[in-house]
Amino acid sequence: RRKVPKPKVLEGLDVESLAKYISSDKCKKIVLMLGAGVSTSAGIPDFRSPGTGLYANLARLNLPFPEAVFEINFFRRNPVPFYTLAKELYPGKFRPTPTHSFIKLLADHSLLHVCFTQNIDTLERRAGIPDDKIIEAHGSFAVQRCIDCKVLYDDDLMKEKVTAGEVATCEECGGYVKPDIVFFGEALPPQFIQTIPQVGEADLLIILGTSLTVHPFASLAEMAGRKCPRVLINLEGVGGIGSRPDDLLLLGKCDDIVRELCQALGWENKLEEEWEKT
Ligand code: CNA
Repeated sequence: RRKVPKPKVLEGLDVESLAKYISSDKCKKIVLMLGAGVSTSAGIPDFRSPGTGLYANLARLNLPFPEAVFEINFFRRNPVPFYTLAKELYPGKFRPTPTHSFIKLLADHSLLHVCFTQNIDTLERRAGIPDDKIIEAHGSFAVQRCIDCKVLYDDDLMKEKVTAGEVATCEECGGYVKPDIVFFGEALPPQFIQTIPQVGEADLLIILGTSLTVHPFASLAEMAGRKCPRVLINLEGVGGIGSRPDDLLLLGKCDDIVRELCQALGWENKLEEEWEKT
């Protein structure tokens, strides 16, 4: 039988030990890595879940391959599939989840160091997490600009176009307008690059609802220090989490596990109150 190494920082590999660590004075800086799985309970499909994920449902858009919807070269030729998808994902339609409210509580307790998110739905901001703690690594729908001359395009006009299912074009040069969402083949925002070193300062890394397949985002998990416990809260095991002695896998739905953790922390009422506000 293979011997399972004992954790070195956590007392045990379970929710109670995690709560104890979070409540202790050893844990002051928590870094989070979020993916689409934290927003699925809000009604926003993720990419890769079989059957329900966006990639499984893009057939009707006549794409050469699913990822093409987020490829800048494809968008230049045909922006319609992206706009079709944008209409479904557009912010404003969705309410933050209990998991987002848990992150707000971490911020309220001055425990949140950085919340890195791959999500473009802006639900972190909607949940009241302070802007200066959020790094939207793949951009968001907050602003948009022409892909050719880069001139900004009006927010209200963009909303009208997306809602009407029309493609927005630049008023200056006629180029297609695209929200500042990072497509495959585009650089990540400078704030992301600048904030990477803060992962190394973390006392705890919590990874939620991501398949950890998109790089460089996924590689943040490897930048946590050796003494930093890494927690994965996800439907499935991903990205080699489990290879270090203080890696804790909590497999299941984010909201369920977060509620369990809040109970262990004595935060269950605060969580529901916070979520009610959203
Ligand atoms: P992904 O590759 O679709 O993976 C999602 C992961 O979450 C999978 O491992 C699922 O098993 C897991 N999951 C799904 N639902 C739950 C749940 N309720 N509880 C726990 N785990 C769950 O998505 P990633 O975020 O890893 O991929 C990166 C892409 C997805 C980013 O570039 C995003 O921009 C993009 N995306 C964002 C949104 C959004 O903003 N809400 C939606 C869809 C895709």
